[in-house]
Amino acid sequence: LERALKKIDVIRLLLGKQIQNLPVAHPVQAFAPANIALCKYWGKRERELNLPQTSSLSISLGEKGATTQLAVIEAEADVVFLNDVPVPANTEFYRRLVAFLDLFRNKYYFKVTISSNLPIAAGLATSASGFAAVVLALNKLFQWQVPKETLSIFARLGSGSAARSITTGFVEWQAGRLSDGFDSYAVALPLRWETLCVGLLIFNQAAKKIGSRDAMQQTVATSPFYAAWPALVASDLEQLKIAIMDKNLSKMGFIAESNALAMHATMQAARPAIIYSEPATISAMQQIWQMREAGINVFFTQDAGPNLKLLFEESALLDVLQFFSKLEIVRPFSS
Ligand code: 2P0
Repeated sequence: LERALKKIDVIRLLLGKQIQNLPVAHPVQAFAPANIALCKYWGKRERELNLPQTSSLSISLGEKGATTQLAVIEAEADVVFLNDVPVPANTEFYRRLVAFLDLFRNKYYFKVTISSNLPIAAGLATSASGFAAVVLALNKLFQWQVPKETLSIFARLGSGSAARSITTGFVEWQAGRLSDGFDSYAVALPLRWETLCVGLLIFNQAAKKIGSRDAMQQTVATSPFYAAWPALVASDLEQLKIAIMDKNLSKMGFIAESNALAMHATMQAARPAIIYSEPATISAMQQIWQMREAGINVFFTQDAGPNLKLLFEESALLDVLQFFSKLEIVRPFSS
């Protein structure tokens, strides 16, 4: 068996001589949007490089996401701020970020300032948009002349779903087949959908009991239903792309909702079971189904937490707000 590539090997191969580039002297700043998967990524074929079992497809949240500032500092360690609060060096967040930065530098230390304009509790604020914004900032700092696909691969090395936050709009992360992951990156769908709205329905701000990294591994290893997941994703993905290109909200919403429920069913059959839903989650689902029966075209999707993300068009906004008055509204194509 050939030895699996390490992250650092992937970066060296893709950057070639550029890895020795000196950082620019001034601070740099970059923004990356959060993204919500309409066809989910759940399960890896390789854990070191975050190579997925299947492709996935997401919608980026426009101006909602993370901004990262990077500056080289004279110090003995990195200094990290998250939403203006210093991040202690003994936290998991600090360790993961520093380990990621280590892959791209030799001897510099950074001041890293990450700020998110989404509630961190929405379960989408830090991981995907954060790592993507760090990669985009590194790209400015070292002035790499690399294609977007390479930046998507680098973001994937930080967190799988971050691969999809390098670009905007509808984004497909192609699973790829290669063991080095050089064909596993995100590609934008050539389409704008101006009237599309995403609503963030937040019930619970508490940290999740099990992180998605461990949860997906436990699902792959123990769920008797996981074997059915790759074929379902292949079919959902194909239908979803057609629905999106047709701007057919009913079709797109139904596939996204069904795909999310199937992902959660797969987890629920893991041993021990993984259940992210709370009573409020189920109540809201039932509310949404009642709204659909009453003619309001709204659908939901759910990630690794109790909160729901709603999908609807501008024309349904007032109706949706009548039922969910505290909804945070995002227009992915507003700018
Ligand atoms: C997604 N999620 O497609 C799925 C749906 C959560 C539910 O990608 O281990 O933080 O860093 O690759 O990307 C969350 O998992 O996991 C995720 P890693 P990640 O958005």
